[in-house]
Amino acid sequence: MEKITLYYFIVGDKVTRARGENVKLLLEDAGLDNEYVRLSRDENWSAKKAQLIEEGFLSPTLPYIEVGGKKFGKTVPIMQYISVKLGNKYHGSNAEEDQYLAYVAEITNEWFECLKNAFIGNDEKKENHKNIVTPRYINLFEKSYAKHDGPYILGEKITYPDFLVYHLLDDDLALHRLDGSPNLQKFVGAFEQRPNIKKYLATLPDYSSK
Ligand SMILES: N[C@@H](CCC(=O)N[C@@H](CS)C(=O)NCC(=O)O)C(=O)O
Repeated sequence: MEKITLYYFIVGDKVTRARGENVKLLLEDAGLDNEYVRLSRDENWSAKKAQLIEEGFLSPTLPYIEVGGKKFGKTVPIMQYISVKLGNKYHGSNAEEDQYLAYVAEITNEWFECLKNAFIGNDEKKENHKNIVTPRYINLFEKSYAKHDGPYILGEKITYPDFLVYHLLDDDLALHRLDGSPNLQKFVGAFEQRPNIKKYLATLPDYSSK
């Protein structure tokens, strides 16, 4: 593929936080030439958004990517698009598997919405998220990764929801809450050892504190 430019904010105190990182991890794993442009919400996003609307880009949000002069938006559809362009590299092998992957991706969207609401919510919401919501999703994904020998959600082949699950565990500070979740531990271990991912993670300023 031609060089891909990925646009996203920097959210809070961590360069990897929130949705853009899902796409970045996939681009890195695939070894695609990419540039990650970080926008500030106040200074340059409002102007950029107005310009994108003017160009006819339907409902512009971040992340979006630009490749070959074309723009593609929304996290999961971007990941699906890249996979298709690479010969379904990160898809399943039949309609049933692909339906399952889309279903898992939707669950990760629901989890992310809960996390986002807790992130901007009061202390009570944050505590509820940490003590009730996060363990619920850890349990749910532990069961889904147990369905196959692993390490990935469909078994040996990595697919695009694996990137979403890994990054949510990271975003939700759950990578170190997997003691009772052997299948998720196996998944995280395998994911972080993927050659391109390993190289990329080593470049992150806050990786050692994960
Ligand atoms: N469903 C979209 C949601 C994207 C979204 O809401 N992005 C936020 C940042 S995380 C955004 O662009 N907010 C600014 C805006 O809507 O103008 C996705 O997954 O990419």
